[in-house]
Amino acid sequence: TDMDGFIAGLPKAELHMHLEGSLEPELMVALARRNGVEIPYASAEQARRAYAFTQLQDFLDLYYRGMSVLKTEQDFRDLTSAYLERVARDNAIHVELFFDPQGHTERGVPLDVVMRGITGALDEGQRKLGISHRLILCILRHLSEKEGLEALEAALPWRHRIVGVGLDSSEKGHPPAKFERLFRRAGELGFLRVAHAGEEGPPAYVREALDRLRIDRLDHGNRSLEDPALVERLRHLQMTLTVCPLSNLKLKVVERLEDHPLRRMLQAGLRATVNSDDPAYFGGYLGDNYRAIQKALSLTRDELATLARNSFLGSFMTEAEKKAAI
Ligand code: ES4
Ligand code: ZN
Repeated sequence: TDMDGFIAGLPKAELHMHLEGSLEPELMVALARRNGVEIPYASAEQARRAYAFTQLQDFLDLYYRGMSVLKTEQDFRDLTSAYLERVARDNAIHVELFFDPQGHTERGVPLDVVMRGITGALDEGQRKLGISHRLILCILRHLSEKEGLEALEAALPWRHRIVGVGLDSSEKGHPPAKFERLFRRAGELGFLRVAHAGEEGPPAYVREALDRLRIDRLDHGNRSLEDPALVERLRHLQMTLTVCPLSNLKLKVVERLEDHPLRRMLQAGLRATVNSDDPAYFGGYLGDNYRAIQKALSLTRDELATLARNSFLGSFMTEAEKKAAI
């Protein structure tokens, strides 16, 4: 359609994408074979059929099992390159990627292997596709703060390649306050700070992420809308929200995409962006997310242009890079 053409033509940044969540079933099966790792799927089709989860924890169980096929530097390179080539077709010109080092070091894969593979592909993506990048190290919140601090310290040799620290995995029962010391340390080390909050957790978790983690960007944040004072605070801060429509649909954060709060966020003056979260698991990449939410909410060209513009304004690009992109 006309609108799909307009969306395709918009240069975009993606700010909320878990690299391990871009592992397509085809590559998972191929890497399982290449590395002799057992997975419970005989084929990509079987894996896809198993993606019948409807809540965060059930998804995460499949996600951690899926990433167990990633073993070598080449695996991380292949994973990252596949994502970049795919998102280049959506006219993404800048990406800020989450990765979960604890999901790999726990399985005996050294951080150097992970980092060499990912950064090698990112550098190639900059050279060959013109896509700039930032990396955000995510801490798994279902593990202890001590384990998170160890993961953070272990990453310091790669400090020059990591712009920020994030917080992901199971939200309920693992409030931001659990990681207050870790985020203070991350700030002292000069990392920017982001956290998943208000996806399945309450508005209080968003307030905690602001007050105790001192976040620079809010991942999801949907449930902030339940608290008018919090909305006003986020608006006043011009806090960027990295919203993930197809993820929200798949994980039942919204029952129907037509009920999605994205337009209400924009109308409230919030700096909302559109992102894919875990595209291999949630049914679409960046462009798919823009197209699906445009249709569901009948977003206008103005609104779409605002969303794309927000993706650069909310990015961790330099001011000069932002200026060139917008
Ligand atoms: C995630 Cl959708 C989502 N939420 C929390 N943690 C995650 N890790 C990967 N995807
Ligand atoms: Zn996420």
